[in-house]
Order: sequence, then C-alpha cells, then structure tokens
Amino acid sequence: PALLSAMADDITSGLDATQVKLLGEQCILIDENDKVTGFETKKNCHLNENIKKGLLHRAFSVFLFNNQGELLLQQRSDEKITFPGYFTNTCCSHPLNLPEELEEAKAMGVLRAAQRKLDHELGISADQVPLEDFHFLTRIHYRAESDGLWGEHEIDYILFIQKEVDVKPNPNEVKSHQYINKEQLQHFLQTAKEDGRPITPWFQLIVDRFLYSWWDKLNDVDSLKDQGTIHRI
Ligand code: DMA
Ligand code: MN
Repeated sequence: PALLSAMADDITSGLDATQVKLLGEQCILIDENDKVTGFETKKNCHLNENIKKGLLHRAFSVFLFNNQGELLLQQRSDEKITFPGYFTNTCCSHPLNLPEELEEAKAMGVLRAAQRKLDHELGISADQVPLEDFHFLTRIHYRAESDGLWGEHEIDYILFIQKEVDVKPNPNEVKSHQYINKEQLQHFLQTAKEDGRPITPWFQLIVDRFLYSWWDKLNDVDSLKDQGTIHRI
C-alpha cells in the first residue's frame, strides 16, 4: 500500500526537534503473527493514515519493580509526539532494524532495545539491568489513537524486571517518575480522570486485563510466561 509520508516540514513543524529526529528510526514491520515483513520509519509507523491500512510494528513495554515490589511509573514528557504528558509503565519503545535488535531467539533483540531505552529515557545504565535479568512474559496486540494524526498499532512484548536502579531521567523523554505499590496504583488510576492525569491506553489495558494478577506472582514470574500467545486487546 502507498504510505503517507508527507514532507517533514508540514506534519512535524512545531514539534520538538529532538523527537522529530527520532521519527527517522527504522522500526520493524510485522504481520499479525509477529513475523517480520519489512521496515518502516517510526514516523510512517505512527501515522493513523498508515495504521488504518494495517501497518503494524514491533514494540516492548518494560515494567521495572524495586526490591519492595513497587512499580516504577513514568510520566511522558510534553515533548513526546504521541501521548505527551501521559502516565505509563516504566519504559516503552521499539526494537529497531539493527542486527542485534532483530534477534528473535529468547527475544534477545527486544531485550537489547529495552536496555538501550532504559538508559536513554531514564538514565539506567545497562550494567544495572543485565539482559538475563529481564523476563519476557507475553505479547499484546493493540491499536490506539493519540490524536487525529498520530497513533499506535503494535505487538508489544511485555518485559518484567525487578532491580534496584539509579534513575536519572532524560527531560526530553520523561517529565516525572515515581515508585508506586499496587494499592497506590489502584487509587492513582481510579482518581486519574477527576485529577486530570492522562493514562496511556496500553498501560490502562494491561492493568485492566493482566497487571494485578501478574504483580501477585512477582516472586514466581516464570509461571507467568506465555510467550507463544499474542493477546488481542
Ligand atoms: C512505544 O513507546 C511503545 C509502546 C509499547 C507504546 P514510545 O512512544 O514511548 O516510543 P519511543 O520512546 O521510542 O518514542
Ligand atoms: Mn509504536
């Protein structure tokens, strides 16, 4: 299908220059079974016009817990092009068209991308989050619009990791962060609307469908692994 790839000047004018540069990243296109079909820019992957035609890409969502079992929440910066200022899980992004991030055995490519972005977004160095400490739980296929122009359509690898880390957020990516326990998250989400806190659609969907029961098994995450399934939500 012909992709809408309007010139940089119109669609992206007025957006943050650092974030616009990142729209040039090469994301991984996949079919509904998560088989690689090609590559396309982050920009083209996130235009609703292309998503409507079925364009689908690979992504990941990290849920990082500290030793007390509290989840690290992030608020996206106001510079983000999709879902600016929204509250969400620890870190989300995309594995890219790089040999090391395309490796599918043990989801190694996705884990490497997660390590790269935990450093980029939150200043968590790679040595604090070794690849072998991530748990790939399952995959979630979802679609959501951010605004009239931009949106998401992804198969999202869910990654858990429990580690004490030093956080030094990159302000171009992250507006605020906090550790939160299960009861606090329930309250945070129940009052989000009235308190004017936007929540990303994927985080809300994952919480509603899965997160609390997963959280109860933080000490036995291997029992949660369902890597062959792609949940459609
Ligand atoms: C994209 O996240 C991935 C998911 C699961 C929504 P993002 O918009 O934070 O990506 P990036 O940090 O690369 O802009
Ligand atoms: Mn995406």
